[in-house]
Amino acid sequence: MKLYDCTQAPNARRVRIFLAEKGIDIPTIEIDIAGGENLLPAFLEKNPRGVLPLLELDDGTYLDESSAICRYFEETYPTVPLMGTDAKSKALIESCLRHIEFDAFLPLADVLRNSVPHFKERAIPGTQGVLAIEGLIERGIKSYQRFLDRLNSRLEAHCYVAGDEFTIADITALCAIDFAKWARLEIPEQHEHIQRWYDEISARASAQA
Ligand SMILES: N[C@@H](CCC(=O)N[C@@H](CS)C(=O)NCC(=O)O)C(=O)O
Repeated sequence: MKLYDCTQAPNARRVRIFLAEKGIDIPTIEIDIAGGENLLPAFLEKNPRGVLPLLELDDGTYLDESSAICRYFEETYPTVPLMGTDAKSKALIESCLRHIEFDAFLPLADVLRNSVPHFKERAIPGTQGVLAIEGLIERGIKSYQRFLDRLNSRLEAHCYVAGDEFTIADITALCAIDFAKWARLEIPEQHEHIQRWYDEISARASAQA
């Protein structure tokens, strides 16, 4: 088994933190996204979508999508559960993950991909020749701000993103918030509940993964 990884990529970081929390160590192969290594035939043969992370199983199966890769390890290493323990907690965590992916990761990707000159012809991850659209920057920032407003209210009521336990939802939100810093979008001062939570989560050893 091996994990195709990119140290700069927030979705790849989600998987690394998840593995660190579970104490799982597997071989990794670094792919240089900025240099376009993910767009070369050698990688596209493995993942035609051209994105990372990508897990290669021993039987040659490839798993893409960071949440699906985490699901694989949740099932195969069930101690230290990070994706819920019963129907309600599993569904709540799944719902939080989709909120973070659609309301934070996608808008942030729009902000980054449409503003960084290096990606001006790679505005969609994993794809060459898609031109940046300036209007998506402002829209992305506003969507991300709405996400932060909701997250702050949630963390006022709960210790962690999906409730009272640390889960993959915390890992994913941490990666989104650190990703936003690349676009100089910091946690707004008035979001004190996010800041309290962020300080705690980013102090965990796994956050260094
Ligand atoms: N929903 C996918 C997103 C994968 C994705 O967009 N990965 C980015 C890095 S975080 C990527 O591979 N980008 C390739 C590129 O920019 O060309 C997941 O969670 O795995």
